[in-house]
Amino acid sequence: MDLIRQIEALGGEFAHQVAALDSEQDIRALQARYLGKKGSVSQLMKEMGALDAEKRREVGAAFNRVKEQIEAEVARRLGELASRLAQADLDRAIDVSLPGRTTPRGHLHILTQTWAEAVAIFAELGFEVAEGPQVDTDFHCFEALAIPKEHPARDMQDTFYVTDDIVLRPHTSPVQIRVMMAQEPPVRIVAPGVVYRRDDDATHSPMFTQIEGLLVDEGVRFSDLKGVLMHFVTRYFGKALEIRFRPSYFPFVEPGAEVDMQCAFCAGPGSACRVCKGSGWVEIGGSGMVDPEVFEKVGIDAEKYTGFAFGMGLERMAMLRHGIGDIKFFYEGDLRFLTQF
Ligand code: 2NL
Repeated sequence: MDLIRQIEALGGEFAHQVAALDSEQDIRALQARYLGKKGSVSQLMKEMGALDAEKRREVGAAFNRVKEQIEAEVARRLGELASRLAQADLDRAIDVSLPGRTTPRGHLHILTQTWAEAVAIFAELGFEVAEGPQVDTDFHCFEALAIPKEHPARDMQDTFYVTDDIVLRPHTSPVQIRVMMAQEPPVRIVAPGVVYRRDDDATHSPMFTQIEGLLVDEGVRFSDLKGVLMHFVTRYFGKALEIRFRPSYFPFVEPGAEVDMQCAFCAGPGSACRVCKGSGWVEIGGSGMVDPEVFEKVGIDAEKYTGFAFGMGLERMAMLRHGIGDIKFFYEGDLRFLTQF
């Protein structure tokens, strides 16, 4: 066969083969099989040596045409390949109008919120936070508070005993005992914390949370106690509700009083309110002037200083504010309850 026809046949063969390939690697390999040093086109060129000058020029020109044709074919196929890949990229583009998958966001437990809010309200009046152990001694929990041996609070029915001398604290008063033993007045602290009592019904739990307050200084009066509690009620319940004191007995205060406030939930006495049972008043805690006997136990001069103290249940505060009907809801971890706050 005439050499030029052979050369052109190789060009046609290449065009046919390259059309079937669709990776750059395969196309480059095919190109090398034709144009590489040992490629079929290069092999054929060796036969040019036997030709005369004029024929060689003609054949040479044919070689160049075919080489250019092959190179153009390679470029065209690679270009096609690149645009096909780019189109595939576009076809799987992200739909930015789809709503995102959100991660559920948690929040503080209602009791933790109540704790933080109570502490913040007392901080407005200059009270600092004091904390202490949940397992404490008979001395700090009872003896130093002038709670006599025969007092019902010391009964196994009320207090959890670890040993004869070690108890789960039934109130946070031992925290305040420690502070008074460690520092001279003025003392102005709140002691929030978990406490334990053998009690279990819709409004009592064997483990609950309390905040006690203590202010000791020269000239502290019962009216100061009233002002502090009025500030707390106004801030925590968001309105200036009346408070009232009912004389009561706690061994560590004299005089002692239970504290009521106007029911935040109803129109007043006579209504069918489930929170205050129609009385218009709800109890929020206990309070009183620190008994001089307590000052003696902790080494504070009872002739020079007076003080008041109070204690409130944090669950009870939250129940009164939010209308929560059972203390158990705080501890069950049911999201239907928790997500409401
Ligand atoms: C209540 C009653 C009260 C106190 C707590 C107290 C502490 C010291 C000295 C004197 Cl160190 N008093 N605390 C006083 C009166 C009442 O709590 O019903 N709590 C839920």
